[in-house]
Amino acid sequence: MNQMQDKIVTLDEFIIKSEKENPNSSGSFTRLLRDIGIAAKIVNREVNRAGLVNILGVAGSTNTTGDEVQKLDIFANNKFIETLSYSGEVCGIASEENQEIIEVKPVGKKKAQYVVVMDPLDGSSNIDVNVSVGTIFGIFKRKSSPDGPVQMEDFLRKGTEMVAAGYVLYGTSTLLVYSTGKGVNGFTLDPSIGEFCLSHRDIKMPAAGNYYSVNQGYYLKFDLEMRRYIDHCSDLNYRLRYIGSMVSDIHRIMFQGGIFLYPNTRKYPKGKLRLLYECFPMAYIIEQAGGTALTCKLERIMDLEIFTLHQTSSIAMGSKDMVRDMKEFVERYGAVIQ
Ligand code: AHM
Ligand code: MG
Repeated sequence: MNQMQDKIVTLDEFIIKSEKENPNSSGSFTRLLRDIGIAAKIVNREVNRAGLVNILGVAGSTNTTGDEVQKLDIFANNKFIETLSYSGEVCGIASEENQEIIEVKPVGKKKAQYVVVMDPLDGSSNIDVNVSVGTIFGIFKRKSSPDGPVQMEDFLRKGTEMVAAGYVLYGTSTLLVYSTGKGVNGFTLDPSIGEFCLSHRDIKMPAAGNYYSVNQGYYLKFDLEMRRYIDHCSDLNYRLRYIGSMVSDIHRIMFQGGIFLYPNTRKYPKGKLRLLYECFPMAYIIEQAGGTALTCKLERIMDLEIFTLHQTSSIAMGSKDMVRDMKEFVERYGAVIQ
């Protein structure tokens, strides 16, 4: 191994180096990405302490030092909003935890150029049982005039308009994976130095795989074509893995190959996962890693029109060969009267 390979590259170093390679970069985007890294570290610390909740105080109660104990998803939401608001690079945030958009006031004379969409703690039902959760984020360049407040038009846009997206996985290790449209890179948090370090350069997901990830408990509530496709996965002895935490389930298939499905059900006729906070950013990453992301009606996720902040969609994403097979089942059985 040569010396260059031995050198640890931190997230900050990587972001700054990428900025230097882009002559149009203003530095604002760099600071914004670094802020996301900072917020992720703070949330990671709290996620790791979650097991102590009974000692430190149950959410909603006051702890031994008299402070109100927040639910972890609320804590994560507040921490991301606070961190992103502080440096003035963002003029607005849309979060899965907030009904409306959050306007961020300018910092000094700075004219913020970006808006962030996020699910600050996805899969939060897993926290109480010590199972991995994640943060999902996407970044758009603002569309509205920089002289006024952020507008709804800055958020209600197709996924293809995002300039970056990523996720943080709070798992056995904490990983931050992101893309600015030139491939995907992953950084593992080294707790001994408190830095995210480049651990997965230019991630390319396998074109094929044998993992499928779906809540099979809803099988009878899926449309015929999805049931047939799931039967096919089972016939081929594909391995079923479902954590119920989208970031973790997708992270697995990014590295091992596979397909993640959250089809429309009778309860959620338009799908359950949120387009803006969950589907767009994860589709962006999957496509950048060489995979495919469609709805269960075969539209490309990134091209979907969005009309409301909390709009949902069905989703089928992962290794391109597996998504192609799924597509064949939809084409074959989708028209059958059920
Ligand atoms: P959340 O944003 O309320 O945490 O819900 C999103 C999560 C995803 O991470 C996961 O894929 C899905 O909901 C699991 O839903 P279900 O329990 O219906 O299978
Ligand atoms: Mg979520």
